[in-house]
Amino acid sequence: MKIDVLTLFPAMFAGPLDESIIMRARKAGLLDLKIHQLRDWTHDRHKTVDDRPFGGGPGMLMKPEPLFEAVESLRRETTRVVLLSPSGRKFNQAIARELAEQKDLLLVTGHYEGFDERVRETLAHDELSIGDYVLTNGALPAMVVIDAVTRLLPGVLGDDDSSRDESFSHGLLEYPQYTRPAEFRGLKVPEVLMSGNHAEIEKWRREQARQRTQKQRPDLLKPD
Ligand code: 4FV
Repeated sequence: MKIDVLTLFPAMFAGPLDESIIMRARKAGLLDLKIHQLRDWTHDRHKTVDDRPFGGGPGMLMKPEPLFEAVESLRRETTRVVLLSPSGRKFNQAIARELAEQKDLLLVTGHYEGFDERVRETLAHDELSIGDYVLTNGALPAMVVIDAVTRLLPGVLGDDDSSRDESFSHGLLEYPQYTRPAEFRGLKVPEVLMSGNHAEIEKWRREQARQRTQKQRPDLLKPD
């Protein structure tokens, strides 16, 4: 997969995407990630990317011209253009799986008070929010999407860190898990997990996942 990111803060991407699984995927050529400075598509001495909102109001907005030029020069036939903003649909595992099917993504990150509406209307195939809170810019949301999507790409997760049976894969939170020692500071691992009875273990895990979801995330149990 090819992922291009448009941002005013390329340096923010150094670090989180240069480690562990994501870096392995990049080195293996499973992810071709390019971070682009939006100001490279400005033509004035001050590399202006923002301006005041028509009709007044606080703060500045991202101008359409640099964004249109950048997106038009980076996108290809197969590119899905995704805007990151608080007014997008809420990003989740199902959307991560959807995006992982794409050939290439162009993530457009915001700053200031947001985008000129014509950017949203004309350029975006999709708009995503990572949560109902306001960040200083869209760099972290873009990194969240890149991480969640990359680990779903075929060949990225080895068997030992599979995505098969994890949270949200069956619409439930994950069941409790334990590793050695069987007793730690008097805290024992549930007997059933030591029983070797896989049918009983499966039943216990399903029930635990359901109870935890009921307690922590009853919204996940409600039919869509
Ligand atoms: C955001 C979010 C987010 C809004 C103002 C950037 C900021 C600034 N993006 N999910 N939550 N964006 O807060 O995606 O432009």
